[in-house]
Amino acid sequence: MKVVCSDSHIKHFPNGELSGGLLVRPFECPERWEFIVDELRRREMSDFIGPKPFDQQSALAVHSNDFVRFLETAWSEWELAGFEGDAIPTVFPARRMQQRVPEHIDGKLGYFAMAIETAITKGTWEAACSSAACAQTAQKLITAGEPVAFSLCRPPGHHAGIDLYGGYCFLNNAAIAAQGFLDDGAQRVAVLDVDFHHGNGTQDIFYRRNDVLFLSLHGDPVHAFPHFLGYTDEKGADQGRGYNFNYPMAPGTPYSQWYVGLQEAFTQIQQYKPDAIVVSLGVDTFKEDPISFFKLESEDFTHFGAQIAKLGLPTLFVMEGGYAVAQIGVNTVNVLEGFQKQK
Ligand code: OKP
Ligand code: ZN
Repeated sequence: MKVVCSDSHIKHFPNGELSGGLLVRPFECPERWEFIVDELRRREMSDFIGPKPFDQQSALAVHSNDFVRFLETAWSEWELAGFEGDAIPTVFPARRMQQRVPEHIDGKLGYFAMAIETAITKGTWEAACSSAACAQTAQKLITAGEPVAFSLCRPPGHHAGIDLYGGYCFLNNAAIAAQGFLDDGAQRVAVLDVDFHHGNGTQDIFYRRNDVLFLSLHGDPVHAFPHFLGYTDEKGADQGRGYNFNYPMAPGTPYSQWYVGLQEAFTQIQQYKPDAIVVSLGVDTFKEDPISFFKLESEDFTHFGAQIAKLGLPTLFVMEGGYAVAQIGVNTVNVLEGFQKQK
């Protein structure tokens, strides 16, 4: 299988993440990428490719211009303001306050953030662009006839909305790839998000459109991040009404139960008849994930990969989350191997 990845991911590694009132080592760490590459090498099933240069135009088709400019300049504005630590927002345009972009970087950070565990550092923009470029390059390979590809994106993307960052995400890699398929001639694309967390950013981007079907299986936002989106009554709006499906699930959900949601999502995908599918692949559904509450076993990932292959669609796997670092390689590559062996 073709795997698109880049060393530049290493440029993004904040000093800390605010978790439980402590600044802890970020769960979203560079070793995640390394464990996946090591496991891909070990199983000798991949053909590694570097990304083509990032095409910013396609990012601007899913993100607002002011948001992309903000991400690009946030670190230099932070330094210019004389701050020394990583850039973290402290104030937000909450209910009944003005929804305007202020001039000071403190205000800008709060305006564009949807969560504050995600710090911006000197190399964040470069890493985010290279991550998105991996998704773009993999999409182009599939458009050119490759049946399947894996873009090993880091940082992840599915929490990044039209003009929002957070949840470890800056540019929405899966959405950029989905848009890329459309720009290259596809009529309809499905994005299936199986990360433990709701893909609020991808939902946001495509909520009013019917050319992308979005489906997400995730921890019930009543109990799980991102808390403020991912409920079943979010069905899409305007032209996009009926093209958004959420499957929130309870703490302790095992694969047998998760699979019921997957089957429902598959029914929708088959009805929609997409030209390609983008799988937002998080393996934080694993039973030992430190920040999640599903109970999937390593073997379940293999079975899941085979089910995706049975859809018979051109398939782009885009890496999202997974924080049980020592097992992230096995779990991720199990999905890809399950897919490959089913073919
Ligand atoms: C990113 B991805 C829990 C805080 C959760 C953010 C989680 C971001 C997940 N106390 N913090 O979807 O894997
Ligand atoms: Zn996640």
